Amino acid sequence: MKFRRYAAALGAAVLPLAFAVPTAQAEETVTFSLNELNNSGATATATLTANDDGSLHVQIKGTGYTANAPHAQHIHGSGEGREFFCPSQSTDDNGDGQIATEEAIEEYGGVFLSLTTSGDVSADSGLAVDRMPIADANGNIDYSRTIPASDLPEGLVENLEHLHIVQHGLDVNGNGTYDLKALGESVFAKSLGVSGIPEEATNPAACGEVTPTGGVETGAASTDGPESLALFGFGGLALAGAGGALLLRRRMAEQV
Ligand SMILES: [Cu+2]
Repeated sequence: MKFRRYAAALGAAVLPLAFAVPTAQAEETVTFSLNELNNSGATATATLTANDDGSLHVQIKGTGYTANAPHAQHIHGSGEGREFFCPSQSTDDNGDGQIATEEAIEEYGGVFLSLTTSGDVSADSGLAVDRMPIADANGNIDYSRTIPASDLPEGLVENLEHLHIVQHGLDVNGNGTYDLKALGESVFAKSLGVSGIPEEATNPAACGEVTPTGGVETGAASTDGPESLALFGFGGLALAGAGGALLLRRRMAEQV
C-alpha cells in the first residue's frame, strides 16, 4: 500500500549514510468518500496527503450537514494495526434506529486524531466543538488543514489503510438544530460526566474508510475484546477538565 511504502522509505532515510538508498519521494495521496450514517444526508470527499516532510494534509469537502452547527470529526482507529471500519446498522444495540457513538466503538475504534480547525489534534480534543468545523448556512463543510509530523500520533500514517474518518452531529427530527427532543440526552457525553448534550450532537453522521488503490481491505472482524469508553479516547476528551466540559455544554446549549 502506498502509505506503507512511504513509511518504509522514511525508515530507509534514517539508515547510516553508507547504506542510504535514494530517498527522493513524492508525496502520496489517497482520496475516498464519506457516506452518510443514520440517514443524516451528509456526504463528503476526503483527501489525505502524506507529505515528504512527515506532515499530513487533510481535506474534507462535504454537503448535507446540519447547517450552522459544529461537527466533531476524527480519524478513528489505532496505530496497532488492528482493522477498524465504518459502523454497520447492526451496532444499533438499543434498536432506536440510530447508531450511537458508544454503540459503534467496537467497530470504528477510538479517536486517533481529532480533525480540529486549530490547535491540539489529540484525542483529548475529540469533542472540542469550539475548534471543529461548522457547516455553513447551506450545510456545507470545506475543511483543510496540514498537521505537522510532530503532532501526529505514532503509527497513524503507517496504519492509514486501517483507519477511517467519522463526522458527528445530525438533525434527526429536522428542526434545524441539535436538540434534546429528538433523541434525548447523549448517553456518550453523559458517560463522560457531561449532562444536557443532545444525542443528535454526538451521533455519527458520516464515515469513510481509507481505500487504497488496489482494492478495499475487507478487514475481518477483530477478535479483540470490547474497548471501554475510556479507551475510546473520548474519555480524556476536551472534556478533560471542567473548563472543557463547560465550554462544550455552553456551545451545545447555543445549538438547542
Ligand atoms: Cu469520531
